[in-house]
Amino acid sequence: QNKERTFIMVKPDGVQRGLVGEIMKRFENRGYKLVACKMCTPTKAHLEEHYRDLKSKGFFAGLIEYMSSGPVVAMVWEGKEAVKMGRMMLGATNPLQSNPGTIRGDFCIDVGRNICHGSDSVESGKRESEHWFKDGEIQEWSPAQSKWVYE
Ligand code: DAT
Ligand code: MG
Repeated sequence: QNKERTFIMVKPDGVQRGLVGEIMKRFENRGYKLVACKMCTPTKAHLEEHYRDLKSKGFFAGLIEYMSSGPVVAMVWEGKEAVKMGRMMLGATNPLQSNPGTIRGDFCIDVGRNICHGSDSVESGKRESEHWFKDGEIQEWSPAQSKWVYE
């Protein structure tokens, strides 16, 4: 119960712009539980697997270049409907179509610099979490506030 996992990643532009804390704060404040977190500079091969469904797109090479250009902050957040709510909190892929109040709608403009990634389905949440984190890197823990977040 309430164990759904989504993979959220602050992209290199989000890190450069000092938005790591802001993004994490939104998930924490909402009541989601952080179960994994690390900073790393991903290899192109790792990103090509992460974005494998987009291989045929014209922007793929540029996307891999940008995403491998510097450190990212990779995270797994857990909780009720974490995937769907994560996407809602992120806003639309194109920030110009993201509502104010969303992460992309509040902090960015161009689709190729949209500062944050979030899994788009429960299945990709699981696949991406396992792609970025080994078993022992994902924590099982019970926040003291759980019974005040969930009824
Ligand atoms: P999302 O990140 O919202 O899940 P996606 O999976 O379709 O969107 O694409 C992954 C990333 O690729 C996206 O965050 C930014 C980039 N991208 C998507 N569409 C693009 C486009 N038309 N031009 C340039 N970059 C694009
Ligand atoms: Mg996607």
